[in-house]
Amino acid sequence: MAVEAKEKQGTGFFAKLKARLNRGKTWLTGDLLGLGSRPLDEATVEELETRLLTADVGVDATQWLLDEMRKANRRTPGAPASELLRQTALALMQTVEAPLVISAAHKPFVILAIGVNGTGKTTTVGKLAHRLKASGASVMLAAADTFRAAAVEQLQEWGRRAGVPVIAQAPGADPAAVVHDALVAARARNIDVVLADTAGRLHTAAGLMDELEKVKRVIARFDATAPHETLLVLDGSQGQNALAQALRFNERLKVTGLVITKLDGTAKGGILLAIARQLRLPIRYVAVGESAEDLDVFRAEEFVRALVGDGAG
Ligand SMILES: Nc1nc2c(ncn2[C@@H]2O[C@H](COP(=O)(O)OP(=O)(O)O)[C@@H](O)[C@H]2O)c(=O)[nH]1
Ligand SMILES: [Mg+2]
Repeated sequence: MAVEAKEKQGTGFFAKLKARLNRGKTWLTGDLLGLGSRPLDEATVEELETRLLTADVGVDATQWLLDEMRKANRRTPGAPASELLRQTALALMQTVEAPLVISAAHKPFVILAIGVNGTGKTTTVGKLAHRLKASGASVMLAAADTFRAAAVEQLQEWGRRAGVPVIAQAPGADPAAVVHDALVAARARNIDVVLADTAGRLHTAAGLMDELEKVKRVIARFDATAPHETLLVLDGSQGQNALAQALRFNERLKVTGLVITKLDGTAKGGILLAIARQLRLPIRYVAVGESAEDLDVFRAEEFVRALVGDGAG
């Protein structure tokens, strides 16, 4: 049975997402409340366009959304603009709703967390360790950010709190060797899931990609089907910059899933629409804070309701 299926559905998460996303004042339900019952006339389209662009949706996804809304409007003339937007955004976000399934067929199931410095990789790995352990899986962490001693200590602290072992070496060790150690230990101890944390900054960006490719090669040598998930962690408050990072990482490392963090800060949330439209990669998880319960599976319906309201007002 898939581990994820046993995870509890976090019903309290929607309330947190709604309250914290864009600090509770979304660009639609806030000062555009009056849009509610307006039809999609050209003035409304123009206002929406500005609104979408300021919300980090980006030029490409904004044009696509407005085109789709116009088409929907021709099918159901006079429909409220807010409802057209809700439906169109939902259809888009459903294309990237694909929760990570941790298959018991792969043992250990190997998850490699990557991303630039400070996006929340270590925190996400720690949160996932909690979550997977709570679902009954045995978990091991690999401290492959060997760049700074503090990074190893930060992961060890998450490991202690979650009650899962952390495999680490001295600062400066070869990240690929740390991951290899962890895989060997995990196999010996019959561990279900290995989560590998990695560095986000090296002397040059090219060096980082080379290093991560090497980690991937070492994992694949251990198990040709691994890593089973290459999870790119993006900081939602970085807007279009997060999208640029994603394109760069995906080009070199074939990302299989995304985590969008920090949706509780200044993030406007619209970046998820841009990501869905331009990357078309599954959004596995979203995070709205620093503690373990602040991470949950991405659910399109919930996200769109938090972002543009549920049509009730
Ligand atoms: N507000 C908020 N802070 C977060 C979230 N995820 C991570 N952080 C914080 O962002 C900072 C960088 O996180 P870290 O996991 O060390 O990033 P890394 O460099 O990618 O490993 C830390 O202070 C985290 O506590 C989140 O969802 N919301
Ligand atoms: Mg880190």
